[in-house]
Amino acid sequence: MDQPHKIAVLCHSGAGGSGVVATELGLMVAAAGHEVHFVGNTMPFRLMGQHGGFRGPYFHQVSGFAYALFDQPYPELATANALTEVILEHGIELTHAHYAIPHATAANHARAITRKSRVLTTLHGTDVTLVGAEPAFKHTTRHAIERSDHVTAVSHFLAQQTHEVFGTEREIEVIYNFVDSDRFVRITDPTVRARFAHPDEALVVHVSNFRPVKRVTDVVEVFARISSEIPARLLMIGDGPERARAFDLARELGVIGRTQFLGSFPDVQTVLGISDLFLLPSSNESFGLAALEAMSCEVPVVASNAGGIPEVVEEGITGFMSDVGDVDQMADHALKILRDREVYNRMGQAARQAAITRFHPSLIVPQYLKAYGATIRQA
Ligand code: GMT
Repeated sequence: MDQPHKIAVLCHSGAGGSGVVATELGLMVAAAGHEVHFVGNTMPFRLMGQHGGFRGPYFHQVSGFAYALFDQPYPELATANALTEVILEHGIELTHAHYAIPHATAANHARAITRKSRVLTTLHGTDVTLVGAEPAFKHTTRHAIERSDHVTAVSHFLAQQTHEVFGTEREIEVIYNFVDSDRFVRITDPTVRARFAHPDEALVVHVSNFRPVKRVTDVVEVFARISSEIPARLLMIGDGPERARAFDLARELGVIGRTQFLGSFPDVQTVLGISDLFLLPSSNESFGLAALEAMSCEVPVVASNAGGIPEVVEEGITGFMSDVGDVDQMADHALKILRDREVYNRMGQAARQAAITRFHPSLIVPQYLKAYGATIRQA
């Protein structure tokens, strides 16, 4: 190992992909012998039960601040302040900020105060796409990106979109997301699957935060077409603003009895491990980590061809892609996989193979460690 580094991590703590990547990466970096300190309002959910050993990773809570004069708690300032303390107390050399705003902004602020820690920012998508549609954060996001010491993006699509949206020449290194293929595996125990489906039923799954960008009503539309042809069940994992609309549509289309909304489900690998098909019809997706986790479990993907999805799913090999909103073609693709055991097995095996050969932590984590080392050594 190169010299051990002292790293701080800022990320969202919810069930979204950016928090998952930040947490899994932090755990692996700590396991490789580096000192990792998460700083945030709440503990990232995949860190729960994993931290606290003397080797870390450590978690430092940002304390909220309410004062009668202030109409807002100013979380970015509170984060910058807490991070400053962690940098000074633990000799942090680099802050890894997942998302330009608010995290890279807070990290750049703490660097300006301490004149110590460097900042590596990973773009996950929503900051860039949000700004593409909403200029309110354009200057602060561009500034956060341009002033970071190193910038990475989770797909070539996102790197290119960042250059276009911000008109910046900033060099952006593409480092793909990864999946732990030891944990995300096929589960062959029939008693686990029996909890959700009969042996003759195809098990279709969707995992997301049910934001409008995920088009969860398309998931229900596609499933209704599938289940009008073959026995099938749909598992909807996650929660968010579009849940009620998806639920109403499932009732309207007469598939509510074959659909289960399981809410935020911490043990997502178990559900993916028993599923037959993953649906991801998003209108935009910088990468699609949930699809990759499904692939690792030998689950073929039927998706839209939006954003960075084609960098993860190989057309006709590990899944099929259609134009956004083309639910008829997505259903045809799903049936092509689910009706033919040979196609299903071939695609499932190829999906697992792709997860291992292209997105294994042993390929991706060293890219981050190399970027950490180079950024820390920058003059
Ligand atoms: O997909 C979401 O809405 C959650 C979001 C997040 O911040 O967690 O996911 C983004 O980052 C993930 C990890 O890099 C990517 O796999 C997702 O594609 C990306 N989401 C979008 O681009 C919509």
